[in-house]
Amino acid sequence: MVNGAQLIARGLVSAGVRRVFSLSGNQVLSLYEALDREGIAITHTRHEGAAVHMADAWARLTGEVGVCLVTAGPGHANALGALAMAESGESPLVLLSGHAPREHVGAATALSGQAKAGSFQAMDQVALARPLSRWAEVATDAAQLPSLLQSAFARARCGRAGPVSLSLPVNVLESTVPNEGAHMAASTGPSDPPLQDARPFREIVAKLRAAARPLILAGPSAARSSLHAALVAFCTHTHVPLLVVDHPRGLTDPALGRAAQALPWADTVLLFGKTQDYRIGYGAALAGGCGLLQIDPVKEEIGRYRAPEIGIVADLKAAVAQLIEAAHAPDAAPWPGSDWAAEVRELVETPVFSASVEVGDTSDGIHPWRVLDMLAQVIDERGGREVCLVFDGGEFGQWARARLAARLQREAPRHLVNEPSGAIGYAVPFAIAAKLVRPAATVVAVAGDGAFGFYAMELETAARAGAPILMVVGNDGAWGTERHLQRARYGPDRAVATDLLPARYDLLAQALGGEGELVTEGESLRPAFERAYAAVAAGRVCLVNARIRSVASPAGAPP
Ligand SMILES: Cc1ncc(C[n+]2csc(CCOP(=O)(O)OP(=O)(O)O)c2C)c(N)n1
Repeated sequence: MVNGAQLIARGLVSAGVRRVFSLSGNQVLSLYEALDREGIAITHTRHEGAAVHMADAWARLTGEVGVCLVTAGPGHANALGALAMAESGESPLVLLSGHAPREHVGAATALSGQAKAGSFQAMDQVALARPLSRWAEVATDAAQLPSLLQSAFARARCGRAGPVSLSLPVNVLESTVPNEGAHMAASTGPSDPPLQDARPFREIVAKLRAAARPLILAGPSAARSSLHAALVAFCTHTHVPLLVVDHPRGLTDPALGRAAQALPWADTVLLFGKTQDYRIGYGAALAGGCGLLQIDPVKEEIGRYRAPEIGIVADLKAAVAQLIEAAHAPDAAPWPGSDWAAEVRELVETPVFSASVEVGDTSDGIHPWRVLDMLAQVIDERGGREVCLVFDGGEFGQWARARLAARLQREAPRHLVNEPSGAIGYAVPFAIAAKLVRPAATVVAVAGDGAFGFYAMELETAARAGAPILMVVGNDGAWGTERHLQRARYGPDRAVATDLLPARYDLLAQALGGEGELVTEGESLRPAFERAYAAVAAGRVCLVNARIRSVASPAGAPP
């Protein structure tokens, strides 16, 4: 006989899962036992949201499905905000949640589950997760678990990738079924994309070739290593400029320089897995006469706001292979090298901020540019073979993207950002997962003091899990982005409820098992970053708490 928890653990093993991110709870202890016995590592966190963020970053960096495990009811509810971010980041992950006993499946409502069902931590978990995930189900029988798990993995990857939620009632996990029925077939290998007619791809390639100013705008999946390399190869061959739009500020992401200026000039735009969202004015930001082409894994996305001349529903990896084949067809005319490609490149490489502007210290703190300039210098000098950067939202994060733009353009798949969700607060858990994926890399996370605070306790997780990360906090004692908006909209003295204390996050890091540096003047930046680098290289988590002045980032406010 085998119990439900063992079935799940074995299924994960056969799916190639090596690590899950989790926070414990009564309803999932049987799974802890089974995972450990199957040799699956459990990285355990201080908040369920952090476990989801870690699985999300793991998926983005490895190309595998990330797996996280939380307890029933409040544990599941705590996970949901982070699930929304994975959803918008197109990150394939499986959220496994404990659940009240199966008798109470369906009896609980989201708001008054305990009252209605009468059992501990009962909630309608499927109803809660469904709008934030690609698929949400609850098991009612241990024998179903293998096929449910298989469906979960398949749904997380198919079409536009994203998170799925599988709730596991405590007594389903603990009930037993005969061993013979327990064959796990949770294959997670990507299924072969269906063969597709090559003609529309050839037509798209012909349109791009005939255009004077073609442009490809790619969605978040194109920033991942597997797809990115192929897309870059296509664009290098064809001289069609590629802009990967993976930031909530879209083409005004400071890492893309002045790229936004190119958009109205483009006469043919291919949206490659890029939705017609606010970042391109729902299609209206393209010139009126611009020929629109679209390739997307989801049918409903084709022509959502603006009808394309050619629209193809396709798996993006298969699609890029088709595009490459069409571009290399033996009878194809050579691709015209174009000045336009050079013009777009120049715009992308034009910094959004000139360091010739006064960035000296004032009594309000160090200019954020100066902090990040020194960080960039130290990374260049000491970075080592591989550097992985995590950018949180908020102004300090945008300043960092502006200063580190060249590196970001060069090595897109190695660096992580929140993508269209615009959520802040993920820097520490993302960095921890990055370090676990790439132990040899130097992992540097950058966040404002507000965003850092969301998962500050995860520094303890980093120290405990052996994930020495360098956390750089731009401490302006404020929720800066919002405070700048308040002042601009309502008057210079109308900053309401957006202040924070200039807290000693460096001491917090020390208290949580790491090291900390407080920097209050520009002159101290270099030695502080050098000490921090040395600490991280020696296996210690380190936080640099830089007192900065509150300056709006060069890209301006988000929408
Ligand atoms: C989850 C979430 N909560 C709130 C916001 C709104 N928001 C965006 S930026 C920001 C302030 C960020 O402040 P901080 O992290 O200190 O960075 P700063 O702008 O000061 O550099 C807030 C509250 C958000 N985007 N996401």
